[in-house]
Amino acid sequence: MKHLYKILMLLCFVHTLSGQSIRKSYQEMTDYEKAELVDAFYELREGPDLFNDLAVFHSQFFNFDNTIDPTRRDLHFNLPDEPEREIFLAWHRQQMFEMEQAVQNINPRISLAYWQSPSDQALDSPLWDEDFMGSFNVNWDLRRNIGGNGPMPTLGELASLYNISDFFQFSNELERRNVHRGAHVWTGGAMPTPLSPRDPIFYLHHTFVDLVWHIWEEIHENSAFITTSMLRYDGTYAFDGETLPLVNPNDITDTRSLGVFYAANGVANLNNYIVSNTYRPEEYFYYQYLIEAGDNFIIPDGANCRIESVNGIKFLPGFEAASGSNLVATIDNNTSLQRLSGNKTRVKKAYSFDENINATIIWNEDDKDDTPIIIDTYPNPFTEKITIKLNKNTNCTVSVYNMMGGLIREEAFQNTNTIIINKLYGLSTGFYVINVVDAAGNIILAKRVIKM
Ligand SMILES: [Cu+2]
Repeated sequence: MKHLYKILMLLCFVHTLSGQSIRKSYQEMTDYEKAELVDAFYELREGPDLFNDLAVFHSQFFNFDNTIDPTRRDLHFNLPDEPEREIFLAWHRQQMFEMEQAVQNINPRISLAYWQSPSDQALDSPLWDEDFMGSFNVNWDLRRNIGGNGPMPTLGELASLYNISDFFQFSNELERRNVHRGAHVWTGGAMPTPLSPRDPIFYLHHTFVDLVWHIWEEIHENSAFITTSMLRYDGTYAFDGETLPLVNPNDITDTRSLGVFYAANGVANLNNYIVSNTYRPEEYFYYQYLIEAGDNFIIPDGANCRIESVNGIKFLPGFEAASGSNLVATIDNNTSLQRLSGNKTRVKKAYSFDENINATIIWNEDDKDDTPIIIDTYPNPFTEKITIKLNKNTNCTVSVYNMMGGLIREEAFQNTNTIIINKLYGLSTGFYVINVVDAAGNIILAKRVIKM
């Protein structure tokens, strides 16, 4: 029965090439891998455009003002006030996995890679080479402003995260401060906005954020979410005709649950994992340096696994491949691999920008400025009423003065983002001044208007 189920699973996957993932710093990618990853990113923007879909979703559910609808959920900045809504780390882990699966559908040898931003901040870093991440800035109209805003994280800030033992405190500090914030703000363009997933560097940055969580979890082993569901990965969202799986954030606190391993400094350790072909009919682990597989790395009867390296593969105690399993382990000495697609044309495709690109992100609670912002006042000149639009619901007082400083009208408004001052038709023509003062006494608008 179990066997039959597995065969059915295999038949369900039409894409027969497959991969699981050894992720590493982009600095450990071969030239072949870099070129194939860049090509795959370009290809994903043709047709259904996964980049834009992930970005638009991310911006729509970024972070709501929960006073408008307390039942709506979102992806960011729920801690420390609303731990029951918190999904930041798990959601972005699943988002990286979704992107990586899409890349591996194009080339199963390629995995996402990370940008270690605390130690890789040079403006001429190979990260930004024209044939790597630099390729997209002009072609996709990303409007980056690299190095224009800071600060980037320090290695000390990174290390101090690992000293936090409470999961929610760790998650909150990681999300709001420089280890996550830095690369977003420093890169500029789409990156400091809710549409940040439009920029491919987002995936290298969030793979690093994911690695930081992975390392923290290896130390503390107590990641736990209160909610058991996530937006997009709730079993109802479809992209390109395929419904995305239902994922409980508590089921992916270990990267191995997704078949993901992090390599560093020339060594990839594959351990404590059972090849199950859940996502892929053949699990493909590629790393150009040393791969060590052991310590309960198990390939059961009927499972398919491929391990490939340039330098070497070591099988350590605890490695098990059942006699009925299908294991291919190869040393690839051909460092100039044939490019999958030959010399692909990298098609220019600008995003159409919209207002979300300019949304303000409040990164730190300390930075929070509760002062509302005036979005519009109209008409000017006015005849009998003036309308003032605010960016959020506010308690405020509106005063209308004549040019001699005499108070003509004063009205208080409660919990509204649209202020309408009516019945101004009795005023004589000429100049007036409108002041809007918020509940804290800050003047948020002082504007001269004309009565016609
Ligand atoms: Cu995000």
